[in-house]
This record gives sequence, C-alpha cells and structure tokens, in this order.
Amino acid sequence: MGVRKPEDTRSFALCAHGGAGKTSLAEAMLFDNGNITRMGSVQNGNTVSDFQSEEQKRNISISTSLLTLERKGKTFYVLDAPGYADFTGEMSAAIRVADTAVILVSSVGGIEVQTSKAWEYAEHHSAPVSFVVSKMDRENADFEKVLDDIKSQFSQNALPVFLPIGAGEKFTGIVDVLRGKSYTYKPDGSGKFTEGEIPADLADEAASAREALVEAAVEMDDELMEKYLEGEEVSEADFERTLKTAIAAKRIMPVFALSATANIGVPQFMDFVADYFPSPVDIGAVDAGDVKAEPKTDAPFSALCFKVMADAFVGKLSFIRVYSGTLSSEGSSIYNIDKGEDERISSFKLMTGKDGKDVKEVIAGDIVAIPKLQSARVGHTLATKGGFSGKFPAIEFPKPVYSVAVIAKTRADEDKLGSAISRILEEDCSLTFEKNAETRDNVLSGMGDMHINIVLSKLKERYNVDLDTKTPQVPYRETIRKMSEAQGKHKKQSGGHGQYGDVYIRYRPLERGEGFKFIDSVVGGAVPRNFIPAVEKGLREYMVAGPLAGFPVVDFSAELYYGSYHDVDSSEMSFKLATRLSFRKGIMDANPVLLEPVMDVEVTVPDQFMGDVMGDFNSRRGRVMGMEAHGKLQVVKAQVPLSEMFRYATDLRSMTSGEGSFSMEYSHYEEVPGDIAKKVIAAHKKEEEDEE
Ligand SMILES: Nc1nc2c(ncn2[C@@H]2O[C@H](COP(=O)(O)OP(=O)(O)OP(=O)(O)O)[C@@H](O)[C@H]2O)c(=O)[nH]1
Ligand SMILES: [Mg+2]
Repeated sequence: MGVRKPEDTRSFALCAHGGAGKTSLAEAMLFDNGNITRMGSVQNGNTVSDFQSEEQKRNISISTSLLTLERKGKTFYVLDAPGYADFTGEMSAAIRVADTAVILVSSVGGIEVQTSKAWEYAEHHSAPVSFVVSKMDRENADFEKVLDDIKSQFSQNALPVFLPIGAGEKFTGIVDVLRGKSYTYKPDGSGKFTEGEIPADLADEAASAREALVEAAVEMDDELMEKYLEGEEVSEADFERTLKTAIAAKRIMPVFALSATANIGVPQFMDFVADYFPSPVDIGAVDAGDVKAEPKTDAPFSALCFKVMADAFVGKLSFIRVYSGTLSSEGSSIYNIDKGEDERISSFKLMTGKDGKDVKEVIAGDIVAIPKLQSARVGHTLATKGGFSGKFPAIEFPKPVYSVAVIAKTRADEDKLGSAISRILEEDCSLTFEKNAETRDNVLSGMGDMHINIVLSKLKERYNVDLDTKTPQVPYRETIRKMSEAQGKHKKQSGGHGQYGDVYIRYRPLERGEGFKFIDSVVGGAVPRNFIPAVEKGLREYMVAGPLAGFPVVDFSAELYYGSYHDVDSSEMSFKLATRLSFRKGIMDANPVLLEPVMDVEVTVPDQFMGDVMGDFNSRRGRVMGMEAHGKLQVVKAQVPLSEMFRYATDLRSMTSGEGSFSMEYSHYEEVPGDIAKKVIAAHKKEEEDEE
C-alpha cells in the first residue's frame, strides 16, 4: 500500500430505513471498483455484505458489515448498517465511528422513520452528512420531491451534486453538476458509461445547482466570499477547496441520485467520495475524556472497539476504529484501557464482508478487525501500555423493549445455554439476558420479535441450543393497606422435649419503595433477647412468598411488641414457627393487595396515528402523562403496567405501519385493580396446586 496517510482515508456509514438499498449500493461499489467480478443481489442472498445466514434467509441486513476498497489513491471504509428498526443500535454505532454518514432515501418511499433516526444520529454525533436518493430506476421515482422533503425536514444545506437523467425505466444516467458533464449508462447493468455534455433540458437546472454549491462553499472563506459578492469569478481550485471544507462543516450536504441494482451513477459517487468527502484530518481531534486523539500517525495510538463478531467460520473478530497514532502488528500488544489488560496481537485485517486481508500496520483513521482479541468489548478504548491515556465515551445502544422468557427444551440445551448466550451477548449490545430473582424466569430482552427470533435461530444454528419461549412472568408483589396485630403461638408437647414460641406482632404499611422494617419494642423480656433475631430472620424468610398469592411482600413494617416463652421448650425454631403463624394471619388481616410494575413509556408516532395510540393505551390501562410535537412526529409519554407491554413492540409496529417507535423504563410499583388482581391470584393458586 506504500506509505499511507490519514488524509487518504474515507470512512462512511451507509444508513437508512430498512430496504432503501444500502447493501445493494455497497455491492455495486465493489463491482464497479473491480473488487468483485459478479454483482450479487440481496434476493439471491449472495452479496458480500449480507453474508450471515440469518441475513440471507430473510433478505435483510441484521448487523453492520465493513467493506474496504481502494479508489483514486484513497482507502474507503464502508460501513453497511442494517436499516430495520430492531437494529438501530448498529446504525448508531456505525455513524459514531465513520467520518461521514451517507443517508440513503428511496426515490419511491421517500423519508421514512429510520431515515429520520439516521439523521438524528448523524446530528447527535456531529457527523457530516450526504444523501443518496436511491432506486432511481424504480417506477414512480421522484428525485425532486425527495430533495424537497430532505430540505424541508432535515436541512436546507442539502444541495444536489448529481441530477438524474430521466426516472424509472427511463433513468439512463446522471449529470455531474461539479464537472459539468453527463454520464450515460448502458442499460444492461454492467456499469459501463459514456461521458458527454449536459443534455439541453437539464442545462439550466445544472447551472443553478452549481451556483448554489459555489454560493455555499465560498462562505467558508471570508476573502473569497467578498470577491464572490463583488461579482468576481471563483477559480476552480478555490471552489474545490472550500467545497471540501463546507462538506466537513455540514454547510453543504451533497445529494446524489443513483441506482444500485441498475448500476447507474455509482462510479461517479465513489469518485466524489474520494475527491471531496472529509478525511479524519478534516474531522479533527476526537475527545476521549480529558485527552484528545489527534488524527496523526506520530501521536500516541488510540482506537475504539465498536463491534465484536463471533462467527463460526472466522472465529472472533474485534472491529476497531483507530483515532490516533500508528500500530504495527509485529511483536506488538494492545492495551485495553477499560479492562487494564495488555494482550498480544498477531495481525490486523482489512475486512470486506467476511473476508479479511492481513495488514501489518494501522494508522489514524483506519477501520480494521483484530482476530482473537479476548478482552475487547464494544465501547472499550484500546491503546498501548503507557501511551494514550484517554477513554472514549461509551457507544450508546437503545434499551431493550421486548422480552420473552426462555426455557431449554432438554437438559443438554440447558447445559449449553449459558456459554452460547454469553457469546451472542458479546456481539449484540441491544440484547440482555437475566434471571429474574423474583419470578425465576430466564428473560431474554431485545428490540422486537424479529430481533429475538434471530437470536433464537442463531442459538440453534451456531450452538445447537433449542429453546421454547413464553411470555415472562410479571414480578408482582404484595403489600398491606392498614395496620393489623396478630399473635402467633406455636406449642407442641408430644412427649420428650416440647416446643414453645409465642409472639405478638403489629404490621403497618410503609410508603411505596421503603421495603421492610423490623421494630423490636418488647419490654420486660416477654420474648427473651436471644430469640428476637430468630423472629426477624423468620419474617425475612417468609416475606419472600406472601400469603395472598405467593409473591414477595414489600413496604411494610413488623413490630414485635409482646410474647411469652417457656424455660425449657422455647427455641429459635419454635419462635420462627410462631412468627410464621403471626405473619400469615397479620398480612391477611391488613387488607393485602397485589402490586405490579408500571413502566414509563415514550412513543414517537406521526400525527395521524395519535388517536390509535392513545386509544390503545386506554385498553392497556395506561395513563397518558404528556404530549409533545417534534415536527410531524408526536411524542407521547405514558405510564403503563408492564403486564400490558410485553407485545407492545410488535403491536405498535402493526398499528402504525412500522412508523411508530418507543422506549420504556421501569418506573414504580402500583396496586393492581381488584378484578385483575383476582384473576392473577386465582391463576397463581392454580399453578401452585398443579406443582404439588
Ligand atoms: N429497482 C431497484 N431496486 C433496488 C435498488 N437498490 C436496492 N433495491 C432492492 O431493494 C431491496 C432492498 O435492498 P437492500 O440493498 O437489501 O436494502 P438495504 O438498505 O441494505 O436493506 P436493510 O439492510 O435490510 O435495511 C432489494 O430487493 C433490492 O434488490 C435499486 O437501485 N433499484
Ligand atoms: Mg442491507
């Protein structure tokens, strides 16, 4: 590769709503650049990007793929992110580590929910943006409309650099506004084109598009701007230089028109990337706590791990974005700042789909994979020992919103489950797996049923672990609503040593969230000191399964205020048994109720679905807490019992044709309404009986 410089690197994330054509564009780039000799298709499951069997089965991307290619002396790192809503964490991480976000918008579908998400993430990460209006060969393709929508919904800085020649079946090529040329393609998908003059009917449009670019670009240089305003001609060199700065500064967001599968406009897109997309040097230093990572080869080495892949064929790969310095793989080790561990490394791999090509050295700006690194997890900062001391901010992933309880089909499945899941968890940061201490369910939580189904089939295919699923048990609790007093007396005199314990306990409700308090107010030794701890211990044991329906009892105090004992027959055990009698009676006398977890839910939907979403909350016993408009979207905040939310991810999607999204978080426990409580209690009584 010769001596490489960070200036020669172009990294960009392809991001969009599901199915906008990211993977197809990536494939066309590889083909047109000569990296592959046949162009695969998503339908046939033979693209370079979608190499996982789960992707090929479903014809969608489910995790970000990295493709590396050389173009015009520049190294491209293309991150092909999935667009389906369940995987937005992958999209966010890809935008975080790439220098530019390339947002695809289908010329037919226009701006969709995940398009807006991509835009939000790019804003959040301050990433320069460009837009690709894709699928120009499709019937009803409308470049102008999509461009207008991009301008009005995202930014007026979106300016076309390509104009389509024709649309739909008649889409034959593009006008490159910058070069003032047209590129007409053979209709056979070969990507072969001829350069020519701008067609007469597009000349005016092309001229004004160019003027708009010049006008925005010169703003980056005061002196040039002055000259321009005085009517002086801007030189080609000045224009190109300021254009580059304007793109890095988001003053210009170039808009392209192309078709990936018809293979029209892709080579010119790549040339534009090589010439004008920002390099790591244009992006500048990156914050890592108090330290800055400078995009220079002689700075201390620093990198961020943004993806871990545990593929059966390739083994384990940790994907890193290098932010500063140089590191050679020869006799070298890498220091994991988050873990404080130093690990030897054997090679770096330039990745293209599942294939890696060894490189000996990486420099600032590179995006590569390291094989067999044990300690690195997504979000970890990697450096060399005694070198770079900063720590990059964590990579944010959305919180899981969809849960199922999993049950191993056989003993063998159960034995393998733990290690298989932990490997999948390393790869997938939007997934959690927890044993609920109260309900004893093994709960697998992710972003939706698609996500969970993919995890289940990965478990089966890769690790041969078969699981059944069911709706998770709600971790109900019990509490009391009034004060009660209950004596518990345990007395047995059946020959030999007798048993005697006698306690009087007062039960009082506490505030929600206060838990349990034990109060000892025994006077005059009615219960001897040495037996009092046994009473408290007994209470703590029995409260795990309450008398109402077997759920933990919370938010109450128990005051031991009186009792009696027997010199010979009293023991810790007899006092514990006496306590149990008092507890069961006392709680049942104190007007016990069932509590259920209530979630804070935040739903984002387009205006027209508001009515449906609110009505649906009613039927889920939800309480709407507020509403806010965000452009054409409405954000509804509500509190809804967890028991009503298990299928919400799928229900919301079908209610809003995929345009709604939501997040939720545990808020607090609340009383279950009487009629529903009755059903829950009856169901649990039945379950207990069945178990006996
Ligand atoms: N007509 C036409 N179809 C296209 C074009 N690009 C993609 N498609 C089709 O659109 C569908 C989705 O394309 P993908 O490339 O998988 O889209 P994606 O954005 O990668 O999708 P996800 O990764 O699942 O979000 C496939 O059936 C493609 O064949 C295009 O330029 N023209
Ligand atoms: Mg894809």
